[in-house]
Amino acid sequence: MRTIVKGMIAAGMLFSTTLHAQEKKKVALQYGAHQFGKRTDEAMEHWRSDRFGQFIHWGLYAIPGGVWNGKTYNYAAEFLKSSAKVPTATWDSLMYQFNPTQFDAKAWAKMAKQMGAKYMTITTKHHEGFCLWPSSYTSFNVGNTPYKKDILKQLVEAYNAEGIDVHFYYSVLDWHHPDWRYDIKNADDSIAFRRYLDFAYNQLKELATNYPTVKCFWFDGTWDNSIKKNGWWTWEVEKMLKQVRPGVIVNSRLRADDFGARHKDSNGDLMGDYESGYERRLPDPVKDIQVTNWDWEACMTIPENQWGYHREWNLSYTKTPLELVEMIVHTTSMGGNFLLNFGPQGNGVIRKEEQAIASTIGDWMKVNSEVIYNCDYAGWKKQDWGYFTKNKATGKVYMVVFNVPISGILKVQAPDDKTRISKTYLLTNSSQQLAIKETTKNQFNIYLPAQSFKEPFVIVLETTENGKGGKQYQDAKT
Ligand code: JFZ
Repeated sequence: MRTIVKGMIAAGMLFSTTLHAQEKKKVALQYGAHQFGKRTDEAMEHWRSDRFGQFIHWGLYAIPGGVWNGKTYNYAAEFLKSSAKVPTATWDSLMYQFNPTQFDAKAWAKMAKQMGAKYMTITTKHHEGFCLWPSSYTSFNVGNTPYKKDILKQLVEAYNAEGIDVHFYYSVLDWHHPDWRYDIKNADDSIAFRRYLDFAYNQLKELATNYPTVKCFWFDGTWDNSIKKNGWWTWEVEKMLKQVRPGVIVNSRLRADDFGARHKDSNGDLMGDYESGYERRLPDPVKDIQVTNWDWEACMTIPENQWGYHREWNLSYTKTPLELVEMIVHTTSMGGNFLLNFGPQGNGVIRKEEQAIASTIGDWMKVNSEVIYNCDYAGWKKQDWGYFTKNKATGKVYMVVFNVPISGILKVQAPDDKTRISKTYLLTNSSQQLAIKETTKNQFNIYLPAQSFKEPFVIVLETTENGKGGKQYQDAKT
């Protein structure tokens, strides 16, 4: 009996695999992916060549900084309204305290420039609903605070003046707006939420129209059922933004399809222009290599999970500058962008701890940024000493070394028979070539000079593509 059942199960599995293979036919979607594979236009090439950006979370939550009525909340500071259960009217009245007299957009932009960021993503409106620009569609905006002035405009001007692109983060989820709904349970919800969607659509059109140099929209807060049931709206928004600002880039976190599938549609195709699901984690450089097939961006906090300013810097482990440098390199090596977050204080100043970290990252970038900007997945097998990146313009392959083996030997494996290494040297000293030996077919030892390295360093590999592969030694018969 048992065997028969097992046999039936096995037959059933076989049957369902065949069915599955046939089912590969795609379902028809109105609001699914509208383009397949990476975008190849100039705006997207530019986005992709940037590789390193600065994220800024700034809003009313910066004023209490994770502390409410004398109590410190460990949860993300931008969620304090929710974790301390602050009534909406009380939270919203923080706007009358918003007066960042020490805010200096130019100083922020200079800091970002020195750090090596090529773009900056600013929270125009986070979940609390407060707008950093004087929106015509709500009075809950910076224009009605004691500070009065348009924060967004100052940031766009200052960053653009430093040659840094500005991207707009926008939370669709809105704790302030009375028409926001988490789900649509009846006709009233449906009517109210439709008003909300019109409001958000108008705000986004306003942002795209009034700040013409915006290069990208970074959506958030789209995970609730209300949005999943209104996938059409996410596509309407994407279309509208691209119509108002041709070339503008939209992240995958905006989108839901006809059936509520998010990021990837019901056929498994990426919606939006790049994948934005890597949050506070990075893909595995060996197991997750499929990410090199699409554009993606990872966003990262310096503490464990604080995006907005929290008064207590040491609530959790804070990453060191070199750990962050390694993340920038790791991300570049897998063809992604890295967005590093900062949470300015309520008075408009970026805390000294974050300034110090940015400055150390910048010192490393100053010497080594050639291995980041306009670089991509190199196609070489990951090794324990660090990461490969490849410059798209020059074809140079870089070995970014984080771990020096005691042997002083770095192993590399050419990706194919054609690729030969013609020259190997340190990025900081191109006149000193490093010894290299082919040990077996397409595998090489590179010999480090006898010196100690205090920082992650770079070895340049110049390659030719007309080789015929190395010697094939006889494989053992076993
Ligand atoms: C969201 C926000 O709630 C948070 O405050 C911050 O702005 C961050 C950048 O985005 O948080 C998320 C969003 C998505 C995931 C996790 C946290 N996710 O996909 O795992």
